[in-house]
Amino acid sequence: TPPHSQTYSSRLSNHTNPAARALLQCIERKRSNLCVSVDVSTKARFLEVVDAVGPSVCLIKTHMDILEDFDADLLEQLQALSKKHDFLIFEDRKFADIGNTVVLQYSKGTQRIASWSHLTNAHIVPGPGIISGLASVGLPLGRGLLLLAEMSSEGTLARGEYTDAAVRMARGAREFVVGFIAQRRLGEEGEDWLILTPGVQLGAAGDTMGQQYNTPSKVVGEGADVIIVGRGVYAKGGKEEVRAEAERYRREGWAAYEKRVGI
Ligand code: S5P
Repeated sequence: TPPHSQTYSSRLSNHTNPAARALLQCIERKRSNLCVSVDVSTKARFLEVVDAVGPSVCLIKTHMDILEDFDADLLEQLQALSKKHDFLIFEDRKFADIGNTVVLQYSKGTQRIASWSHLTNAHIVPGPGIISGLASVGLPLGRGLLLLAEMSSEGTLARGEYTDAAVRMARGAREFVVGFIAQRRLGEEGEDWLILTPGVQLGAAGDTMGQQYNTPSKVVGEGADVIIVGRGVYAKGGKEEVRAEAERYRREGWAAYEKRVGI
């Protein structure tokens, strides 16, 4: 059976990367294939949203470089919430430089991404050196990498042959590259890549800057293993509303998964 029709737990045996395995296990444990993208710019709001959505998610996606008051304490508190609520962390840094530079960006600077982020992602534009650079830092720490094979935005160049090239590049680094940011299942039948899909919202077609939305049931039906929802969850307001929205997306995403695998 292709991964598309397998349960998350049965797919564990297809994965050796520690971050991929931890994610699959967390998804099953919490019955959640929801990742919330917390794209807010203050520490207080960030921690409020993470604490609110924590019970409903398998993964929190961050853009740590948009926090105005970023500090070491924020990372400590995020890691404490990750233990309290049982979720993994994905820094959406979209690395896109030569190997030597991404090694520095991933391991050093003020954020030391590799030290706290289980998953991160990269564009394939530079060629395979970006993967070997990131792997030299991430593999010893048990981290995993997602390649951007497709994007959700209107007019994206990441399609067709570009997407195929991303899959080929992933095949060359199977222990570290665990899957793709994509809009649908990628790879051949015998391959098991984790597909994480952004551009998900209920009741909106897009924003004013090219973002395009599909529903959880649509994208999970197309092969998404994890749905990534940002403004659909946190734009609603206070902590209780945000918590309720996250739970609504968790239920939708899980129902779509059960339908896909037929359980
Ligand atoms: O193709 C993509 C890839 C990513 S990682 N399209 C995206 O929107 N993203 C990210 O997902 C984007 O950077 C943002 O953090 C999130 C979508 O946010 P939303 O508010 O539109 O749901």
